[in-house]
Amino acid sequence: MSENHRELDVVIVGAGFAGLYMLHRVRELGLSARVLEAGGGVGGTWYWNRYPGARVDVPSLFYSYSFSSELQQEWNWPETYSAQPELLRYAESVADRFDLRRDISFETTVVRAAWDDGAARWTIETDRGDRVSARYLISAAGCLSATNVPDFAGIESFRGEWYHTSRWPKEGVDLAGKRVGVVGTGSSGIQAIPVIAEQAAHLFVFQRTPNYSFPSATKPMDPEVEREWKAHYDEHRAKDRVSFGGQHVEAPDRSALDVCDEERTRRYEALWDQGAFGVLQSFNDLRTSLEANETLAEFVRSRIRAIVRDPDVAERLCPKDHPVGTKRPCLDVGYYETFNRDNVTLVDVRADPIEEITPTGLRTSLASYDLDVIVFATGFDAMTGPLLRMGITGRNGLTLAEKWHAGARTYLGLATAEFPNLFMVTGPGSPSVLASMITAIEQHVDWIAEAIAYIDSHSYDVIEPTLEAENAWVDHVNALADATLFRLANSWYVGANIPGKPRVFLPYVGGLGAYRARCDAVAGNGYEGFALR
Ligand code: N01
Repeated sequence: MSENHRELDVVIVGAGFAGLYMLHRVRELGLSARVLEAGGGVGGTWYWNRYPGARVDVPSLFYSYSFSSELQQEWNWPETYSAQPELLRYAESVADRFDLRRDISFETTVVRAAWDDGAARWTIETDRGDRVSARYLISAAGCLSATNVPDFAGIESFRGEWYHTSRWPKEGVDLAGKRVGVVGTGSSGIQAIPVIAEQAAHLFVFQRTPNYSFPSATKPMDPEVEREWKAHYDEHRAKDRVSFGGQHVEAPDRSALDVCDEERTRRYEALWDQGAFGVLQSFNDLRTSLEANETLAEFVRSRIRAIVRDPDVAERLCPKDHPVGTKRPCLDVGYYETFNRDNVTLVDVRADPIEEITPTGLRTSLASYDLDVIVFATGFDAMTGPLLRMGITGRNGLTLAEKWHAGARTYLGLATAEFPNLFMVTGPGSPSVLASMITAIEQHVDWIAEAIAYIDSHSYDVIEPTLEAENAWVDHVNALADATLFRLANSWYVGANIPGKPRVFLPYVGGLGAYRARCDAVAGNGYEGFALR
C-alpha cells in the first residue's frame, strides 16, 4: 500500500461481491477508499472455493449484480447454475469493467483495527505492516470465509497431501490413482465427492452427520429463457428485492398436513424431479411444524433408499437427527449415486470417531485407512469468524471478541454498539445466508452508502447504534428464530460446528423483504436507533 493511501475516508475488508460493489458505491460518493483483500485476486468465495464440483446453488440470473443494467444485459451465463470458474470470471470482469483493482491491495490481511474516539477514526493494520487511518471501516469479509480445519491430533505427521475445500490450489490437485479421504458431508463435500470419486483410485467418505441433499437443476442456459428474462429484468429484480429469500417464488398456501398422503407425495416427487430447493417450498409449514417437516424428511429418505443399492449404506446416508431445511440444504450432481461405485466407501465417524491423523492416513476408533490425500470439507467459523479474526477494538479498548463472548450482538446486522463507524455487510442478525447472497449484499451496500452520505451531508462524524436498539433487535432476531425449527439442528447457523462457540442463531429469519422495509424505515426516520454525533 503506498503512502498516499494512508489517510482515507473508507477501508473495506474483502474484495468479493460485497467489497467490489461497496468500493464502487463509495467512489460514487466521491470518497477515498481502499479494499484490503487476503486473496491474490477478486471474487471472495469464488476465488477461494476452487474444489472439484464447486457450483452456486442459486440460479445465475438471480445470483448476479442488479446495480448495472448494462452489466446484467451484456453478461451471458452459459449454465443455469454457474460453476466456480464462471463465477470467478464474472467477478474479475466486474472489477475490470468498473476499474476497481487500482484501489484494492491483494494478499493483504487485516490483523488489527482500533477505534480512536478522539480522532473519530479507525486505525487498521495489516500483515504487511501497513497502518492506515479511515473514517469508516466496512467489513465485506463474507459469512463463510473463516476456514475451519478441525484440530485433529497428528495432522502435522501426515506424509501425504491435505487440503481444505476452501483453500484448494489454483493449479488443481491430481487425484488420479490416489487413495483419497474426504472428511465432511456438508454442501462442499457433497459437491466434491462425486467428482473426486471419478478421479481417485479409491475414495473414503468420512461422514459425521448425514445431510439432506436435493438434485441440482443445473443445465445449459436456454437462450430463449435468457432473452425473456433480460427483457423483464427490472421487474424480476424488483420482485426479488422484496421477496423472502432474495429470489421471488410463489409462496405455498397450504399445510403439508392438509392434503392426503398420495397428493403430498405427488407434489414432493414433481418438485424433487425439477431439482434445486423447490421441494422445500411445497407447503407453508415445513419450517415451523415438526410433523409437517417429517413428511418431507421421510420423502427424502425414501429417495436415498431408492438410489443407493446397498441398504446398509443407504440407511447410514439417511439424515434422522435434524429436520429437513434446518441445516443449509445441499444440491448435488449424483451424490447418492456415488455410493453405488465400487471405489467408494462410506465411513460413519459418528459411530466410529476419527481418533487421529497418522503419517500414512487416518485412524478411527475401529480401523486405520491408508490415504495419499485428505480433503477437509469441514466448513467455516461462520458469520462471526471473519469479523473476530480481524482483531477489532472499539471504544475504551473493548474488543469485539469481548463484546461477543456470549454471541454476536448487532443492530440490523449492520453495526454494533461501542464500535462507531463500523459497518458489516451481511453481518450476524441480517438475512445474509438465508437469502440469495448478492441480493442481500446489494441491499446492505446501498443502505451503508446512503447512511454515509447522510452523515456527511449533515456534518456528523460518528454513527453508532444505541444499546437499546441493539438489544431490541437481538430479541427480535431470537424470537423469530424460536418460532421455527432451525434451533433443533446442530448447524453452523447456531455455531455448533465450532467447539466452544456460543450457541446463538446468527441469521435473521424474517425474510429479506421484511428486513429491507425495516432498514428503509430506520433510515427514513433519521437513522432511528443510531446515535449520530
Ligand atoms: O461446511 P459445513 P461446507 N469430524 O459446515 C463435518 C455454503 N456452501 O463447507 O455436520 C468429522 O456445512 C461436518 O459434520 P457435522 C453453504 O451455505 C454453498 O460444506 O458438524 N466431521 C459437516 O459434515 C454451506 O452450508 C455451496 O456433524 C466434521 C462438514 O464437515 C456452507 O457454505 C457450496 C468435523 C462441514 O459442513 C458450508 O458448507 C459449498 C470433525 N471434527 C458451501 N468437523 C453452494 O452454493 C466438521 N465436520 C452449493
